[in-house]
Amino acid sequence: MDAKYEQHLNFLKNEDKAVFDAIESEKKRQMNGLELIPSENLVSQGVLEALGSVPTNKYAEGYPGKRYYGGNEYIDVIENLAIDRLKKLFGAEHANVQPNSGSPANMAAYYALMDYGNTFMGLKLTEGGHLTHGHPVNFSGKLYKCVQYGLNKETELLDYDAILKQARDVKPKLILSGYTAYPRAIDFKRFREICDEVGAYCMADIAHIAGLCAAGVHENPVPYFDVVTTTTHKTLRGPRSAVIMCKADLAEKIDKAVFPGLQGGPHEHVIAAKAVAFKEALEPNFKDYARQIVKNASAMAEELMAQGLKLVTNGTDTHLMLVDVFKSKGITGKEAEYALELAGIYCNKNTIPFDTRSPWNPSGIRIGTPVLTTRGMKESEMKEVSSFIIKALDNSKDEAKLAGIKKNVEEFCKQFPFYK
Ligand code: DSN
Repeated sequence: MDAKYEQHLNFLKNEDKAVFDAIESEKKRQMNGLELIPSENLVSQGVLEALGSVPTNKYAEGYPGKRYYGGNEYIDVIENLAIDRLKKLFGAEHANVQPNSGSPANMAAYYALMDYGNTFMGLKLTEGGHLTHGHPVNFSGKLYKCVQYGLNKETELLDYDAILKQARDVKPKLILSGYTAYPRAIDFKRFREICDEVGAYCMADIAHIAGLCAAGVHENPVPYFDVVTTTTHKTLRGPRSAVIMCKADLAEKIDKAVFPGLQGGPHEHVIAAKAVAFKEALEPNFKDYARQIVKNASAMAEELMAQGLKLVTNGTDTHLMLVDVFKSKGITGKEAEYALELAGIYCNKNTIPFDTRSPWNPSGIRIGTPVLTTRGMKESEMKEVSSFIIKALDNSKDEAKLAGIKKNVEEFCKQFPFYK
């Protein structure tokens, strides 16, 4: 099988060897290893080309048709393409494509909808939330009063009745759903009902599952939530960036929060790359891709559990899994991450719900299938990948054995080339 895409670095190759070598080495690492970090993906030729293009030179503060700089005729075309495609993809009434990344997107949404000191609810980081979902060390926990909700201790699942009860007590201005380490489907309709009952803004951060929502593989909250943020580089398979979608009546507030509230000149080359990615996600084969991500995750979960690993909630409905390596293998998440890396398998250490260990050295690892699926792997390959994982965890202290597994992983990966 031939590689599909090529990264063009002909100039750098001769003119800046230091940077060229580092980028090339990173490409080799990506191609020779198994990338299981569920928030990563591999972008297409079109996205790569747009990212390396001349709109990076342009200042365009403002919005299409209303800029604070001259010369934005074609920049407006680019930004309008991104906006229109995104609205179509998710059925959004309004879209802002300028947020530079996930945290600024969430910051802008809070800034638009709340005053400092207002109360909101989000899931605890240690149970699957994100720093920007109200953690005390983050702006979201410092500027706002965040009352965090948790998972049910028995089921490790969201407990919607408990969230409603908490919301009745707390009377939050906003309730946030959408998570970074929750392996099961989210009942967004239930969140809408809870928000309606307590009079809160209904917001979701769908960064992890955006591609699944766009493809109809996971419930898409955009048409009936007040505000939805997402990064664009995870299951959505676009450039490293973010967007905000909202109801029409909140459009002005959201736009003003992004600019001039928080950001300056938008990164129009990245917006061009987002437009390219949204076109790709509107193609019928993106639905097949999203479905395959979930099938692969489900196949990997079954195989890992059959081989003795304990998975949080005993499985997954999405692209990701949380493995309790401490319970399964007596090693910490940090040790597991390191051992897997030595074997050419990349994941991240992660707390599991109600972890008794620290986030720096937790009980779990978080793994997922977006990258493997982009490379063309299917359910049968998930069995082989699972065997590599188990072997590496079983030999976590034996560097020679891990180096041997790495060679086998490299050989296996050659069947699934992506970048030349
Ligand atoms: N850092 C991202 C992740 O890995 O899930 C969340 O933004």
